[in-house]
Amino acid sequence: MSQFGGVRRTLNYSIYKIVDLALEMVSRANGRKPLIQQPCRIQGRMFSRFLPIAILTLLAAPALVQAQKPIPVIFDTDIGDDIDDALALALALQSPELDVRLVTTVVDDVDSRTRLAWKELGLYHRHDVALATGAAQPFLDPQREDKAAQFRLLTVDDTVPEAAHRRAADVIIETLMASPEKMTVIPVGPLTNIALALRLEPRIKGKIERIVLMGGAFRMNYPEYNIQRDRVAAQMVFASGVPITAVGLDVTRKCKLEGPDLEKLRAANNPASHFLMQLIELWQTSNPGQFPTLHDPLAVATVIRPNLVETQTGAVEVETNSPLTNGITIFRQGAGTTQVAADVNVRQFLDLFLERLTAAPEETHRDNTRH
Ligand SMILES: [Ca+2]
Repeated sequence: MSQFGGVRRTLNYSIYKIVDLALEMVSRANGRKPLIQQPCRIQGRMFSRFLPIAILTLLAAPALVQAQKPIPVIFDTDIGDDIDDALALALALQSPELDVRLVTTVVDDVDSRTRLAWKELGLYHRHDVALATGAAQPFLDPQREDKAAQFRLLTVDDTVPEAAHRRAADVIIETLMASPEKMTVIPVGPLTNIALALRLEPRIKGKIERIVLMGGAFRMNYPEYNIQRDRVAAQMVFASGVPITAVGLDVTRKCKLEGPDLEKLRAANNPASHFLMQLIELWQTSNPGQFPTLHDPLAVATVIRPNLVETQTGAVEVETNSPLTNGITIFRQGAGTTQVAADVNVRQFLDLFLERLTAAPEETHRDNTRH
């Protein structure tokens, strides 16, 4: 599914509609049949009537195209532990509404995470996407050394370009500051890289359209992993003033990939879906009898179709200093820059997810162009 192709189709369609509309307006003004049936008669007095309308409609064209441009995205992930990161990345890459510009990895075995992300980008023909390796250690807690089962898919051939070893926080800052338009940041792991970037270069706040993160639990007294693992980073991000949409366990737990839906992904049977099925089966070796919960893909889907979730607006604070309750997220509805997801249309989300992930990835000319 080519984003480039999508833009081209949108452009063609938009210009076609604009010209069509202008011709029809001129025709009606002259009491004639639609001009599209007699295009050679645009001349003389009629041309002078047509010209101002054509100029006005062509002036409106860039705004129309702008409104439908793909959303520029930075995707920050702890791919490799839970299964949903790989599924979320696939959803982002397969969605023409998004323009994934940068993928960054975070916490623990970040080198393996970066290699796994690179492998997945390759299967979706997207080695043009920039990649960077993030912080291995959260602000407070130590790095964990255990190896995730999904890394068993990596081989000696899965090496990453030199540029992918650069520090994620630096590359996030560079990418945002260099972007002519505001970008959407989608963190689906602990928020260490995002907090570091905000701390190192506060001016990036003005370059972020919105942070749409998977994290938190706002209607249950439970510390969600991404927030708890780096609660200091999470508190920094929620206190930053940047608009945030937080997709938490309250809604993500309702979204499971099991039964016939999982079989649809298996039946797609292209190299990318085969890779995802291999990851799911490796993940199931450590989680016997379980099916993937689509925590992270729901955050991505919320960027693609915001009306999939109902949200409430307010402020979020994170408990950072209590051994009993560290990582608990406290939501206060009312004034604030954060929206928390309160409900989700599960079936619509699953249908979108399956439509995108069962489609064969398109080969595009973009592969291998940025590294
Ligand atoms: Ca994750």
